[in-house]
Amino acid sequence: MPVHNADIAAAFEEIADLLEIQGASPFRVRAYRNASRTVGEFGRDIRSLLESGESFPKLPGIGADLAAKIHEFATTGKSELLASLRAQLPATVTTLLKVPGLGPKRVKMLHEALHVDTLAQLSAAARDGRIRQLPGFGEKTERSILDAAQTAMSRAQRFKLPLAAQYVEALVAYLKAIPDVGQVAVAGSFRRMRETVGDLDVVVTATDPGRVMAALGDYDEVAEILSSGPTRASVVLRNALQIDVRVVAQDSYGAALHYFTGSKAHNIALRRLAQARGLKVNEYGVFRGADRIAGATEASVYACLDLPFIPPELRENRGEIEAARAGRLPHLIERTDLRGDLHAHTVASDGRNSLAEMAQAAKAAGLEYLAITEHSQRLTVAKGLDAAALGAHIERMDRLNEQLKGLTLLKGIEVDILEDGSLDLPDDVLGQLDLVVGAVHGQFSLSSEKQTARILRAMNHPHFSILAHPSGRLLGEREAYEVDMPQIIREAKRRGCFLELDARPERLDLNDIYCQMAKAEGVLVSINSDAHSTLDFANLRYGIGQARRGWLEKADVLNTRSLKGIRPLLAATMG
Ligand code: DGT
Ligand code: CA
Ligand code: CA
Repeated sequence: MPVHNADIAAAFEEIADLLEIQGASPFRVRAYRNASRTVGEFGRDIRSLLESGESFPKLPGIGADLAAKIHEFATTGKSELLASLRAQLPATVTTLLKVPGLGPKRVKMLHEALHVDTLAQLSAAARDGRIRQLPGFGEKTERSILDAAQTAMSRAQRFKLPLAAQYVEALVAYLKAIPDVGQVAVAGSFRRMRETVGDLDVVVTATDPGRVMAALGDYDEVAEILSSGPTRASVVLRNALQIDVRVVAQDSYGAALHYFTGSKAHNIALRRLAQARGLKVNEYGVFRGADRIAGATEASVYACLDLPFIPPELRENRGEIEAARAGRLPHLIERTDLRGDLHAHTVASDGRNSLAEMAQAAKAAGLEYLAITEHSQRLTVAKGLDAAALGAHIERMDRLNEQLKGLTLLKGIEVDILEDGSLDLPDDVLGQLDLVVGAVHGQFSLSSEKQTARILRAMNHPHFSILAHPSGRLLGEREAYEVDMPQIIREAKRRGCFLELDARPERLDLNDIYCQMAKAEGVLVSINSDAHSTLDFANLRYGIGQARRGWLEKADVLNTRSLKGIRPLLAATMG
């Protein structure tokens, strides 16, 4: 890695920070800060100048000692002083300096008195009320430090899809309205429908890139511009979401879209394939020698390699290139393939809408049937139903079914799987239903053996149709519980029951890998909204995204069956 003036400047800035935190003399600290600025602003590249045999330049305010250190860094990319400072203090402490309100003195005190070296430790100390006890830090300071630390940490956070979608849709509309902008596409992990995104990658075609860059700077959601060049920029929105924008010419659009869609692993594998044929693939096109032979569309990029178009959700280098070569790419499921939804709640438990409202919304979402699956009695926080309440609910559903046109309610329950693997309602009560959805809602920390045995026992119950959100994860909040999922999948096959892909964006559970495993074992997956309001049917699209990442086709998904087709499949699980 060649060293540029900016790298030297950054190293000297870090030296100054670390010296200051250590309590070095202010004169010494200032000397390094000044050197950093001087080098950063110096008009000629110091490394190139030394390489070309010129003598070290005269820099204002920089004596022999500093000049030697600059020389050392410019020629070796290393600094002995910086290395020794980093050995004395953890490198993360300088990130604390970026928190508004924290200068070197305070960082030093936090490091020495509370052993706080990272943002996470900082926010924990603030939350525990340990910071206010230090001299010079009041309760108010502590609170503002907590806020600032959390904002800084959320920078590194991944975003769930709906939040990213909301912001990116507005940005895409804004970019499309710029004169002479052609296409605007969101690439990256968002296009591959990963369950969370680190940042968003937007590809724009335009004849005047400068105009796009200027407009982006004017966008009122932009809180910070991280970098900006003639055809690319990285900005941070007010909600801390980072957006990378690239402007390309129309005839590179397909190649750029392909490159920035990734995944990196897919791109690398594809490039290797191209190399074997004497071709080069990059974000500008496909090249044979100096000739560009494709790049305007993604399909043209694949066609050069004799491959069909590979859907973005499959581009993880998990066998999609081999499948494409062999002509065996799956025909992935689409949202319009769904005929019903087998998991939803109403006001009878913890939902927000009535039976009639949910039925109407399901019909408006293009569905033909909707299973109502309230919680069971043990889940008191969710107003779970006991046997009597469920009986009354069944009657209400029967009555409503007589009036409904174009949509049928299926009668179900989301019954709790108790710690020993028994179900939370008696057999004779469950036996009156069209389907039983079983779910784990507590005792998440059992050993893998116990958790697996618990779930297998529940699945072997005479009435058991679908295992809801099988891993229990809540993205960004709770890890999946420990469980032997391959064994559960095999047992579902043997038992003849189904696994849910819960489409709520914080669940997306089963995940893509386990969907693929279920498909391989021949276990049907049910893509369910787990709706708690009429708006939640919109989440089905995230379930479809995850299912596509898991290679699922229409036939692999239970609720692509018509009502007539699904009835016997459900009945078979009900003993
Ligand atoms: P994210 O943002 O962490 O959710 O994941 P991605 O996949 O969106 O990753 P990102 O934003 O770092 O980069 C966007 C795409 O750009 C990535 O999927 C593939 C491409 N890309 C980035 N870096 C490289 C690289 O070093 N080599 C290759 N071949 N492609 C890269
Ligand atoms: Ca990205
Ligand atoms: Ca990116």
